[in-house]
Amino acid sequence: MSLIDTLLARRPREEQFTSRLRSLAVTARVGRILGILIVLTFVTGWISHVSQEPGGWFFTRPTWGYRLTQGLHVIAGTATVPLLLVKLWSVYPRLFQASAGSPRDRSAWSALARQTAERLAVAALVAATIFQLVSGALNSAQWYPWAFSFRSTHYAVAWIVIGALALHIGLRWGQIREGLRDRRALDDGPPEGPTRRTLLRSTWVASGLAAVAVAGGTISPLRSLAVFSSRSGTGPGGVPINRTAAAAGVTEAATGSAFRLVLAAGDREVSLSLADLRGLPQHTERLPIACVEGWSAMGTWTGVRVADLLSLLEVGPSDLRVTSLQQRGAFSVTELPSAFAADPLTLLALDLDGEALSLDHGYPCRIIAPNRPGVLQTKWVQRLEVIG
Ligand SMILES: Nc1nc2c(c(=O)[nH]1)N[C@H]1C(S)=C(S)[C@@H](COP(=O)(O)O)O[C@H]1N2
Ligand SMILES: [Mo]
Repeated sequence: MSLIDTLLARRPREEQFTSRLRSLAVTARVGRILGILIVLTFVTGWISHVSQEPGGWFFTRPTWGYRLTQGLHVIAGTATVPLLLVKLWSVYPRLFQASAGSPRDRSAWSALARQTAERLAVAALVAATIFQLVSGALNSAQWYPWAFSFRSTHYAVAWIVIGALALHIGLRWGQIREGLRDRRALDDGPPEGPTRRTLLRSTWVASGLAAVAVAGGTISPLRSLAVFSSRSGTGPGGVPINRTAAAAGVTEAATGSAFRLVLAAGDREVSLSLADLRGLPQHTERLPIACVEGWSAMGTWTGVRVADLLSLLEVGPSDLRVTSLQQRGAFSVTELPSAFAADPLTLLALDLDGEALSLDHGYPCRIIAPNRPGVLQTKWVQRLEVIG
């Protein structure tokens, strides 16, 4: 016997996994909730993706829309982890299932092909789902041990997950229904030990705890429980600081008395000092910062309406390019579509909670707009330019 034959002969067999906690009734019930949460993360993730595309999203209401959808995205994603682990545990003996036939036996080819296709679909689903959970968690932790773009990759793999999930549900529909109908199987279990019902309840509790441990980043009464949340501490004005001025390479000097905000439309330019900005009509709005990482916080912002700045340039609603004093990095130049630029709630904020912005919150001025991802609430703004 060759080494390969020996290893194959010694590999585990499906029948050797005898835990009576495993059951189609358990797998189907965990799978149902897992499937619902995956669809929820897909839909909310899609909203987040298009919201970050230049010109991809036009809805400025509700003001808390992105806060809700991105909060749900991260909470639902986190809650899937225990469900995924239990579901994989409940089915993994199938990895060692005998193959549906020998490739040498022509009459077995169609069964073998189906089994292989199913296994590939499940492999794609599991691998893509794990990739999403790991990459999402690392993004929230702002740790990028990879060279690819997080957003485009996380988005592309989301389509693999949703496609493989649809295929999986289609192929397993009969078994799913059978498992869900079977209630009596839940009272069964090992002779001594928990029943399958207890296993299910523990799974829901674990999933709920995971959700609560991250939800405090968005739902302030849960803040003290938010051990998994990336930014649950608060900063000036009750708003956490994401990237500090030092980390963004923005210095006190750049924001000193020589600071001028430049408004530009074609070759016309208007240059405003901080005193000029304070001399314009001031408005106060309560708007959240809602980060893609899943944390969010409400702030009371005071400043000049971006629409008023556009009227200084004598232009109507326009798309704007927003340039930060920050020299490098993906967020140093962003686009503000005309729907947001024209909205009376969109401010070039000078104050947070009645006090001048701290340097870390974007002093001398920052964008704050309703229903926008935090990444586009550009800090340390130095130039607003009409682009269309
Ligand atoms: N210039 C600049 N603006 C920026 C960022 C940045 O890195 N550079 N980070 C963005 C991100 S990801 C978020 S969530 C918010 C956070 O704002 P805060 O630090 O005031 O809470 O600022 C946004 N504005
Ligand atoms: Mo963010």
